[in-house]
Amino acid sequence: MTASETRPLTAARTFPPGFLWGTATAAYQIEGAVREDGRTPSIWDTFSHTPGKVFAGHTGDVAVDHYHRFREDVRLMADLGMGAYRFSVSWSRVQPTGRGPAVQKGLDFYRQLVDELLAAGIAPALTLYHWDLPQDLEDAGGWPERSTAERFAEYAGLVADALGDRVARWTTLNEPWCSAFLGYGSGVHAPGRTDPVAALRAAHHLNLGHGLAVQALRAALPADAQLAVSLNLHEVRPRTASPEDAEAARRIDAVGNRIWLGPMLEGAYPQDLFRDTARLTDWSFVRDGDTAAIHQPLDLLAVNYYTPTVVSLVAAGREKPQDDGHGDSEHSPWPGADDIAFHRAPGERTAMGWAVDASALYDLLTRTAARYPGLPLVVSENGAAYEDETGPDGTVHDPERAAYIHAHLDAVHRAISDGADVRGYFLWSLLDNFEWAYGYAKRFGAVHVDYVTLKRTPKSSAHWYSRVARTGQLHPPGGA
Ligand code: IFM
Repeated sequence: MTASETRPLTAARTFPPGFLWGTATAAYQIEGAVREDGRTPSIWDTFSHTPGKVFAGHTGDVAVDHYHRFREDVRLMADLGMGAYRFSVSWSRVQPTGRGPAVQKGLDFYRQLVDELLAAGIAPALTLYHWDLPQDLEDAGGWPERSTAERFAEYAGLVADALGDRVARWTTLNEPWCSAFLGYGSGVHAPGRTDPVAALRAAHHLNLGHGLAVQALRAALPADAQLAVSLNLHEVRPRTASPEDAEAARRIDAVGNRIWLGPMLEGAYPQDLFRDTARLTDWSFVRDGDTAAIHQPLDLLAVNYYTPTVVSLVAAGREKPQDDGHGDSEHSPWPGADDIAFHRAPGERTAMGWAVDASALYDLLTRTAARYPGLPLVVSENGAAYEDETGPDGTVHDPERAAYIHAHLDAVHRAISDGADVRGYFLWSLLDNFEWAYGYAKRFGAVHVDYVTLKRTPKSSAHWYSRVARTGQLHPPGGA
């Protein structure tokens, strides 16, 4: 037991000075305005308009109309005392075909957003890619093709040239695991392909795109710019203490975590990943020099965490639970892992059906910090969907969300007390928004959005989180 585990849960926790408190969003989930100012379709426009792909046929056409309401949204953040805002740039808004010069109006939108944030004292943290590949690039082969990595680096350079004078925090990719394995493996995300080899090729070219983009960013940005990647690292737990389940956990750790951490932070793919997937591919798409190109110094590692991943090895002939929490598909998002079963941890669940387990965030942060000493961490996403209800007086009381955030912030604080260098926390999400294949059915926002009027109403959890952010002190939410 560590010293931090013996602390009473009710005691106040003080976060280190300078700890960054923020909220996060992504372009396709909030912007809308999909046909304005030269923007062309991304793979998510195509996917959401394909019947049967997204719950109830929902699309991001309007989303929460942030494109037109960004000033109001920045005011909301300022009123809530947020110190930082993580948002993503829509590639098809600034470089519609994924090639050639940038579109001025697209860049202007992000310039105005950033200026508004800076004027409100909110630090912008920009993510270049949160899943919305220009459709033209998918038509040319998408992430399974090497050229997409090269296009991504060019796009990174264009955005850096335009915004590098005002944005200090840059993230290349958000959750490349989802882009590769939900997009090209299980097909529950755009572009909806179901080919495990394409998914592994996509993973490599996302890694390569990251490395080439970091090089382009370093060339274009001031020397003190902070560069990161956001990974949804899986806290993998074997279901039992058996050696078989330990082996299942090793394999999921390889294809879920070390497939990114290896090349990005250690300069090599894990050999066990090659062995585990040898029946699918010989990885000859990895060319000489690629891992060196991917292995670029980073200033921060950004971690997204929601729930642990519980696995077991399935005995031959036994029926296999398929519930990994990543949507329904007869195709697995885990290449080479057909004999591994996924289980939902027991206990409390969110509206996504995801188990609430803050101890896994503590484990993830402390283990990652120990493996990469000297590399600061940031929690770039954490949060929960619940069935929020608006009261007769128009308020939204969401004690479950406040309790979820409290437990996870307590885990972050405990990790810091035990030596992890965690520099900030971004709540997912600022606003209720388009939750990918679930459409608008799942609400993650600190701020409620009425999808008819688009009126924004901070939930009780937002008011509670605001007090935490303003004071840097974590108290239990109590009557929030
Ligand atoms: O909404 C998503 C976000 O886009 C990426 N990380 C997980 C969130 C909740 O599912």
